[in-house]
Amino acid sequence: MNAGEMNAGDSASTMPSLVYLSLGSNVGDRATQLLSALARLETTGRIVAVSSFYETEPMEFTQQPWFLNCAVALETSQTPQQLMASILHIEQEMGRQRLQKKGPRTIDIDILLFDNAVVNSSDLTIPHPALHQRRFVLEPLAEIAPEVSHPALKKTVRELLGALPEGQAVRKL
Ligand code: PH2
Ligand code: MG
Ligand code: MG
Repeated sequence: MNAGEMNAGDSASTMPSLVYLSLGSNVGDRATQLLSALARLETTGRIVAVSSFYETEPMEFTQQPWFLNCAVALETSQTPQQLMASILHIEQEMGRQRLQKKGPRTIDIDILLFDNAVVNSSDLTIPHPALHQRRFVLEPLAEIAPEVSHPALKKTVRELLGALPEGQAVRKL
C-alpha cells in the first residue's frame, strides 16, 4: 500500500502510541541506573520527554532506602504486551531481582498510561492501578504531562496530584 491508498481508518495502526512510564531505583547508583534504563528504552521507541529526577520516600513497603524516580514520555509502535515484554527484558538485563514484593530494586519500569487504552489482563493493568495514589509518580508526571487525562478516572494528572493527601515526601533534585 502506498500513501495515496491510505484512508483515515488506517492511520490508527501505523501511528505510534504515546506512552507514559515511571522509573524508580533504590539500590546501587540510582541515577546511573535511571540513565541506563533511559538508554535501553530507546530501543523500544523514541523518548520525547523525561522529567527531573526526584528523591522520594518509600511508600507501601516503607522499610527500604529512598528512591530516585522520574517520568518518561515514549512514542512507540509496540503493543502494550510487546512493550511490557521489552520492559521485563530491560529489568532483567539490569540485574533486577524479585526478592520482596514492592521491595528494593536496581530498576523498576512501570507503564502508567498507554494512549487512552484500558487494559485489564492477568499480567498487565493499564492505567497503572496505583498511579493516582502515588506522589512519587504524579509529581514527575505532572512536570511533563499535566494536562493528560486518566482514561478511567477522567481527571488530568494535575487534578489527580492536587487531590492527593499530604505526607509523601518527594523532592525534586
Ligand atoms: N515503588 C514501589 C513501592 N514504593 N516508593 C517510592 N518512593 N518509589 C517507588 O518507585 C516505589 C515505592 C513499587 O513499585
Ligand atoms: Mg512499581
Ligand atoms: Mg514494576
